[in-house]
Amino acid sequence: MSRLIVVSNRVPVPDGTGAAPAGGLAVALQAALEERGGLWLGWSGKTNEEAETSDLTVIDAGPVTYALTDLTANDVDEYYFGFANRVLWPICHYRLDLAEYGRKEMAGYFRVNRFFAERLAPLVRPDDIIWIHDYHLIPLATELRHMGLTNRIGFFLHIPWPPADVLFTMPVYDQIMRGLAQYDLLGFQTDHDLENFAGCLRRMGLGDTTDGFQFHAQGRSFRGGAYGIGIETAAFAEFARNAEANPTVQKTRRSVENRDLIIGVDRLDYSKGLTQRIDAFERFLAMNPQAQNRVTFLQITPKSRSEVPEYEAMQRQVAEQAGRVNGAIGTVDWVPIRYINRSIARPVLAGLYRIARVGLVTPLRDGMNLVAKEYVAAQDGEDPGVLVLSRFAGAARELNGALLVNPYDVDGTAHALARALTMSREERRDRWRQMMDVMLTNDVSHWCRSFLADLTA
Ligand code: ADQ
Repeated sequence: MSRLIVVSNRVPVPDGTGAAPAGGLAVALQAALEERGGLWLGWSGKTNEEAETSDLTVIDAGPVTYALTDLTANDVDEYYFGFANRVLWPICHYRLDLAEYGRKEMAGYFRVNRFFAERLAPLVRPDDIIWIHDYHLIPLATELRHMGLTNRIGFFLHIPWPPADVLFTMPVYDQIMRGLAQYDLLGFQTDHDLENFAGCLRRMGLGDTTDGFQFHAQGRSFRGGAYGIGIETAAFAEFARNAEANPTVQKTRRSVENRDLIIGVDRLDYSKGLTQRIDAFERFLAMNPQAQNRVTFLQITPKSRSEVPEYEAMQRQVAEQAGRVNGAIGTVDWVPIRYINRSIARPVLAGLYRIARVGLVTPLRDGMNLVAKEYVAAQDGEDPGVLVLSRFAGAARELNGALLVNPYDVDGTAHALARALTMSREERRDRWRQMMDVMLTNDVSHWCRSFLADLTA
């Protein structure tokens, strides 16, 4: 079996040095490399003005070697905050209004990708297969090809891919699309993202596809596919069963008294639809006065990317909104919204999912959304809670048993909440079973195996 090389912006080194970022990528890939052995390269998360000449930090962990590079503060500003998170992230989440174009940042993005390629190339053996992850590293294959590498290189995009008219608002869309065409396999979360990519290629006159999967562009052929990412379904379910006994979970259950718990868990990000969600909860309480003092909405939201101005503004906005609703609707013995800005240990999180009657997952746009899947896996199959899920999350393509909502439609989400909280046990069980069966088949190892099988085929 060929060795596997994984490249991603951040690398979750297993010894736990530095807090792991609250992101799905780390959670999903942990198991993949151990099976084949190989190398995982990425940014150390540290800045260093001598980054260009300093050695990689290499950590040997049995079959897997982790190689971390520092970046200069300027690199991080331009590549990570500037272009990846202020151009690609908003554009891929259909937020043209939030994209901030700067020539410096665009140049920095391509420069840092070249730098990653320079660090990686000497470590690659001829028969290694390379799997590059996410929007930070789109031009990496182009750079590796320029250096003469002929290895099979795959790319998986964890976030959505937008339609042509959205993508074309980005000044360097041409270079980005040409960069994608240098891979051997392009993986998207859903068939819709794949179709959008094909549409972009066609509209640009850059290439085309014969059957939706086989592409031709720039004189090369490559494949594309939808590989919806999963979680370790069975393990997470087991984990959640045990987590019921966790003291913090027990304490939380007591503290909500006999009220129904609605849970939301998201990084603080404008793509997650938090303000619309709080509006919907408020509307639900207004439309169902009998539910007042009978429900508690727990929203767990660790801060992320606070250095990006749009995120900083949002932190204030969501906190103020939760405070306003609590002030207006709460009573001396009832706080309707518990809004928490911190990461929660996984056993506690799993236990909280399990005791919640409703999982409220309403992103405005999301590649997949692993929280939706974790919520379902954590339920007690005999008496499961209900998943209320945005139709604009990739997870909605798979989780047919959820109550699907349009998160922009506040009334609609409020109605779905009411329906979820009064749903019969039989219907809840049927819906849960349907989702669980899909998730047990399409778990994270299935995701990994199918991508790698297609990459090596
Ligand atoms: P994210 O946007 O980070 O991931 P998501 O898929 O929901 O979103 O994954 C978040 C992960 O972080 C989950 O595993 C969740 O449990 C964890 N998490 C969130 N809040 C937490 C908290 N307070 N405490 C502890 N853990 C917390 C990106 C894309 C998604 C895609 C994933 C994987 O944006 O669309 O599903 O990558 O491909």
